[in-house]
Amino acid sequence: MTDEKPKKAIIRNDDEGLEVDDPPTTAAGIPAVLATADHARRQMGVFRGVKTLLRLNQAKGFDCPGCAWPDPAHRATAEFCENGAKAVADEATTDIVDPAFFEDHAISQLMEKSGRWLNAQGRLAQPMVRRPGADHYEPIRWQEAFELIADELNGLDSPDEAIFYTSGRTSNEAAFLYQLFVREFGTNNLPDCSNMCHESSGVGLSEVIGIGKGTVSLEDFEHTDAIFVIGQNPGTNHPRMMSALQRAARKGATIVSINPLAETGLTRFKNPQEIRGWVGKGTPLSDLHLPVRINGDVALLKGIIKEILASEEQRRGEVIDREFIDQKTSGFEEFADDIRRTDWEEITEASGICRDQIRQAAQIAMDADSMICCWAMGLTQHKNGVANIQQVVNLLLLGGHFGRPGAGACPVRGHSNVQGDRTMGIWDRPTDAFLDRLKSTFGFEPPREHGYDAVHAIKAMRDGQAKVFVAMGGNFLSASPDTNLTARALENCRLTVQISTKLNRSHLITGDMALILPCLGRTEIDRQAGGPQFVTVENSMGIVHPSRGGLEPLSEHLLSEPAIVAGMARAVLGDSSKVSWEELIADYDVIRELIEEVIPGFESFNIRVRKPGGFPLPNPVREGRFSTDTGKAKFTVHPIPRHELDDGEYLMMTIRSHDQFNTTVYTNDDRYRGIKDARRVVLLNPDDVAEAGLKQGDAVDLVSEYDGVERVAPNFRVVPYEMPRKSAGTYFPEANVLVPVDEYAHRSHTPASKSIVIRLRRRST
Ligand SMILES: Nc1nc2c(c(=O)[nH]1)N[C@H]1C(S)=C(S)[C@@H](COP(=O)(O)OP(=O)(O)OC[C@H]3O[C@@H](n4cnc5c(=O)[nH]c(N)nc54)[C@H](O)[C@@H]3O)O[C@H]1N2
Ligand SMILES: Nc1nc2c(c(=O)[nH]1)N[C@H]1C(S)=C(S)[C@@H](COP(=O)(O)OP(=O)(O)OC[C@H]3O[C@@H](n4cnc5c(=O)[nH]c(N)nc54)[C@H](O)[C@@H]3O)O[C@H]1N2
Ligand SMILES: [Mo]
Repeated sequence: MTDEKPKKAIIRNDDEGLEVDDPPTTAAGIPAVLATADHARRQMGVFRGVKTLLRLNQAKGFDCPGCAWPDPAHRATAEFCENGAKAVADEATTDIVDPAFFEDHAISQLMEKSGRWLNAQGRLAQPMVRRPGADHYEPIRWQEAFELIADELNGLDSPDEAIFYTSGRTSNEAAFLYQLFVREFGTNNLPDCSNMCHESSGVGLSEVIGIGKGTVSLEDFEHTDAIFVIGQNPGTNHPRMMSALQRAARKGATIVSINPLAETGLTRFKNPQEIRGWVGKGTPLSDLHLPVRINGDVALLKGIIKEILASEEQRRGEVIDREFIDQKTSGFEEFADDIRRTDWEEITEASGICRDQIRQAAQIAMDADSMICCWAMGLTQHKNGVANIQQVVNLLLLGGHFGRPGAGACPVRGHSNVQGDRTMGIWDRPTDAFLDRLKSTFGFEPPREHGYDAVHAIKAMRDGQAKVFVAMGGNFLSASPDTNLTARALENCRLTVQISTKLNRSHLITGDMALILPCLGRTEIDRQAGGPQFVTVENSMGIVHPSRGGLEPLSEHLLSEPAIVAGMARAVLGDSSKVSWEELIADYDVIRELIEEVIPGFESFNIRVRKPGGFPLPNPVREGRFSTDTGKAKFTVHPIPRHELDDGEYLMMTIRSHDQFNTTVYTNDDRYRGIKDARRVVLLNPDDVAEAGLKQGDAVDLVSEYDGVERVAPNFRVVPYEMPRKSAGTYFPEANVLVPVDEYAHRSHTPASKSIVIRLRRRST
């Protein structure tokens, strides 16, 4: 059976050629500075560009809309990276998408354009509506748009027929109001991008250490002996983390990278914030690179742990932290037994790493008095994503690496406020304690039944159980798994609403009726009745701080995200609402007072957030306490996942290029991997390429088959690349069409976007 063919190609590309060079040996340095300057100038012009970039990540400026890496206490004048600057330039562009644009371009014509082209048209400038059957968006007044949403939402049989998605750029204030509105309306259907991202980290960590967040601060990087970077590409996705790694390396820390690819930033790095970093050879960063097989991490970590336990047997009491294990953890014996029983052949076979290299990594861990493990999507986006995280925790627990300086777990978050959004209650599975506090603060009865996460939201829309879809930011169509199915799900809705800054495919694949509600971005001044407002965000290390835009809004029709939520809430809930929405919007300090009442850790929010650098949220693990059900951290046992690959089958990971931010593609190049002007490419081990009788540039279709359903991503070109055998690498979102909606992680429900079995089908040209 073949998956129903989409009526129109869902994802379009506009790459013109394919050139492949050797990947550069250093990251950042002069090319990064030039790339920054070039992007900023093209998008913003010289004056606006310099003015904007100088406010980026400064105490009185705005938070970078790029990643969630924290800011150092002593900030450089230029406290940003190449990719942060690109994200800013992309938002602060002076081009606009106005009603005339939509008059000129039918939706069916826009469907033919690439995602890159859509994004490059500029900022959405005015609310627009697509009426049923229409092929054009037309302008609509804000009030009319809110009333239209109210009609649809209030016409539903149950509030649970509506879904409210959030992408992680949304500020704390907007997120808090959004979940408040949604819960007063009556549902917990609050999926977010985190479901597709670090959900496995949140679930995994909560179960074994009692908090779903990381346990290190930026300062810990200055006091650590070893840093393991697992399944993460910081040179591209968290470039400012490179400075922290570089400082740690200079102070003698050993850095181990565990990744199927030898990602450029980790091999050598030139810090563009230092003059001497612009020239010269750069600092070698990773001392040991382990090219693990895709999804071979549990096996590899078990191998490292097995070596450590073997040494402990020879030198009892000297290798692992017995005192910590006895006092603060449970499950050690069972865990150690399982490791002893796991045989080396299985470990080396499943991880693809030889015993000698495993021994080296184990030695680094054993030599380290304090150690940090960092990770990102390479661990979370697998069926055993939760197990991956808990296996990392096992390694850290052995050495007692919690609750002391220079040590801990560091899930490196993606979107700049994805962590804050969850803290604010954007969650399909809220705790009763949180709902009780909402109830006592506002006096309405919040819904108790858990809602849909991202994959279950798709299924509910597909099955007609959900009929209205509202997105606070993001690009749900392109970010979700199973693109064709997600398209059908969205098209099944009566109304889809996108609160957005830039045009993307989610504006083209819609319900019967669709709204585009354009909002202010991070870079812009947010003026309300009470004067200019700032918002707050929480970074990857739990620090809450303000973000204040400085640019004049690009269009007079833009509203802030909080104002849009308030507009919807007033129209939908009417006079019966327990919340005085207008008052909240006039002065965001009032929103913050309510956050303080509902969410623990925000005491004196308005005062503390105005102090330089903001304030940290409480983190019991940092203080040596594990708030699990037993009060102890837990060792856990996890089987090594098996992927039986037939001849011609490969395990595929979908990854980011150097020139994209999630579904926003800036150019078709991937400079750090030496790939130019091509995104529909499949990276394969050179021996696999030869064995398949293929060569660089050959055109193939990628095929995945699950439960008898064949999914096809047509017309990819082959790129031989240094990586483990039987692995394949493609870019997100081009390959999302191959990820079945039902392939997701146990317990966290994160789509398994990094372990999809594919075959290649040669195209006859
Ligand atoms: N410039 C830029 N910055 C970004 C983003 C962006 O798109 N562009 N996105 C933001 C977001 S939302 C996020 S979540 C983060 C994402 O940051 P990353 O997690 O670094 O992003 P990915 O490209 O998905 O890469 C994952 C890395 O994991 C490796 N990998 C894949 N499978 C495995 C595996 O099985 N085991 C191991 N050990 N490694 C594996 C890949 O080779 C790759 O290096 O970045 C954030 N920052
Ligand atoms: N196959 C595969 N799929 C993946 C991943 C993968 O690695 N592989 N990664 C997953 C991950 S980690 C994530 S986080 C998700 C990302 O999923 P999303 O967060 O849904 O996607 P983005 O591409 O970040 O969303 C970009 C859009 O957000 C809007 N936007 C930008 N800034 C703002 C703002 O300030 N306010 C508002 N309201 N809108 C704004 C713009 O219109 C822009 O087009 O994708 C996931 N999907
Ligand atoms: Mo993410």
